[in-house]
Amino acid sequence: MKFWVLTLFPEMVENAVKTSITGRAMEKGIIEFEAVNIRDYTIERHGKVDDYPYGGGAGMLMQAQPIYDAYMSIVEKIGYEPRTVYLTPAAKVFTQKKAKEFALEENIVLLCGHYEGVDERVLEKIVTDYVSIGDYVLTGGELAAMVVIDAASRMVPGVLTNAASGQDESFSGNLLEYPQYTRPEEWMGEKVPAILLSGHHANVEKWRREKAIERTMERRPELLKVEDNEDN
Ligand code: 6GU
Repeated sequence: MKFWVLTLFPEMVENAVKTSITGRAMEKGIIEFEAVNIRDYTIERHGKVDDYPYGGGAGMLMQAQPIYDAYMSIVEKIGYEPRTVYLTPAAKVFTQKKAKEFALEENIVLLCGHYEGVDERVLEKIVTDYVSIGDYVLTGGELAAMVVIDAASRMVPGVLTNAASGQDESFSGNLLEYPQYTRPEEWMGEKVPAILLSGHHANVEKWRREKAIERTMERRPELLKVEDNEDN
């Protein structure tokens, strides 16, 4: 799958994606990444991409034209209008379910806003999905785009080397992940729970499930309410 990022700071996103697991997936050709610099598409002098909001108010807005032309350069390359995500705090919060959904796309465009936002008219023309990564405000959409790319990439077959590791984890099955331990068996006087050393697979599984439930009740009790929770 290919991630296209519309941004004023292409190197910021590119440096993140080419690092670690997503970087290896790129080398293997399992995922592709291309940042499109919105500034390259301005028709105004001095690379201007923003202007004052009509009606007044604080800050500047990104103008429609450079964003639209940058987006159309992608459409022309791939031959169709792809799923296009605008990263904004004014949206539903990104979930594992969305990550899995995005991972099924052949191409996905992530539009990163800056300043106080983006002219609504271009959003209406190109955006298919509005996504926030949490209830706080970032200075721009790039960090959010990196989060979405990371979470979606690891759901693309072949990106994670261990086939099971995309499955048995926090937010699959609406439970947080159980506590885990590695060597040494005792550290600062603290022993690894004996059951994990028992070699009794069924008991280990039962213990992990109990711990996952316990932890979820303690840290994220709302996840146990099934009603608003087909989200994972
Ligand atoms: Cl997606 N963008 C920005 N600018 N701030 C955010 C966000 C996105 N999600 C949470 N805060």
